[in-house]
Amino acid sequence: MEARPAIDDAALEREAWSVLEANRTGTATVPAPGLYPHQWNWDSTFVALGLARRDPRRAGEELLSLLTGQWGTGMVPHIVFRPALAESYFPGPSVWRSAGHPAAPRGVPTSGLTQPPMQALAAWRVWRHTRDTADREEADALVRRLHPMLAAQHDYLTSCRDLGGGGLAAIVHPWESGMDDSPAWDDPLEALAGARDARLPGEPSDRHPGDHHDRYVWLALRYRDSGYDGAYLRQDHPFAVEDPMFNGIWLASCHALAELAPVAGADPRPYGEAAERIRAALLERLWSGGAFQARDLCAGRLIPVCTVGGFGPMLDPGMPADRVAELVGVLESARFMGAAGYPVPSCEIRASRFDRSRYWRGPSWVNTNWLLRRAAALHGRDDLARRLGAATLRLVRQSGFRECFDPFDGSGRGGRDFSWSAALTLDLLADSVEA
Ligand code: 2M8
Repeated sequence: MEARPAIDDAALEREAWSVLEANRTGTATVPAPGLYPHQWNWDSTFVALGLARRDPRRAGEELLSLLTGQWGTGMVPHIVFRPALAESYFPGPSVWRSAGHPAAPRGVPTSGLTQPPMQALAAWRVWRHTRDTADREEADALVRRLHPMLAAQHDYLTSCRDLGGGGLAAIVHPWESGMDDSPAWDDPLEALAGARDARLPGEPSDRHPGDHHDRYVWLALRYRDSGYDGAYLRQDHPFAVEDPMFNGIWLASCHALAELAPVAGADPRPYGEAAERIRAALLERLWSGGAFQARDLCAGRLIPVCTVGGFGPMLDPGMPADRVAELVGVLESARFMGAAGYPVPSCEIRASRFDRSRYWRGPSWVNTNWLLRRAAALHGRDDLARRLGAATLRLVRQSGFRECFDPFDGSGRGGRDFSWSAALTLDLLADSVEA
């Protein structure tokens, strides 16, 4: 890799800060102007991860602000709406109708779904980068506030989302994965009987042309009409998938809650035990042929497509070394990094459903690259971590803070001035390799 003069990095850094400033709305950061004008769950959390050592106070505020949307069940919603812009995104509050639900927070309209539970990992990172500084007291106080909320979130996943009974959390909608259009969801979506013409008045028909958007809406409405009911999810909901990325992130967050527990005066053991259980379940239920695949609980089978989500369990520092070696083999092969000029593609390049330009079906993303870089560093794969960091910086230097990128030529796709691309770039610029 060609060395870059420091002046380039200074300019890139200034640009990243100005994107984050422009996308800031008080205590929250929206993903991108226009396109996504509300607060999204894992977007905000990536912003917090990216700012953990650059601006820990803002990172903490971002997490607290997201958690104002937490439901009484412990569920952390995937969108917290800005009431003033309510219907500027579809589906907005009038579709989700959280205001009428007894478990939803009063006066904070939200969606009824969740996203990967990464908040504990971000809280841990904020705390870790602050604990040896003058801000230590503030960081400890933040942990004392956050820990009970995050413990409730984890309890929700254990008690309401283990729909397969094997110790993993199921997503009940593709939006919950964060990787909405991934080819991994094609089969379960195509199997939905009766999900036709679910567009509603006012819904844009061209946001994701040619995809399963009508089915997404149909699924969301079914869940809403059940009253976001746990028994309905167990008995009748037609989409339930155990996703390795969602569960790998959950596992990493369990380790984080265990480490933070003493600061909050809580017992760390339940979180350590939960991490062990999730790891065992991942290996037993989702490992197949040298990789992790998602499990379709409705069809009772693994989904035979390898996506970037399959590397999520590497975020667990306790993942056995032989499994990590196999995963790294797949990641570095021509199926993923080996044949893409700008890794990591969101789907295996050789899969028939790979598409270099369609959202989550092929493009490379800064957030997943950042997670994989962290996973590589956790397992002592410093060279891989460095290559992932350098490739990610190459993407944003070439094309700006785009939502995602063509994995072959690095050209930008989707939204511009995208918050997580900017925040995680700041982290990459600050650092050589750090787990
Ligand atoms: C995308 O998802 C939203 C629905 O939540 C959409 O397509 O409208 C995904 O890329 C998701 O990962 C992300 O959190 C969200 C906002 O950036 O956009």
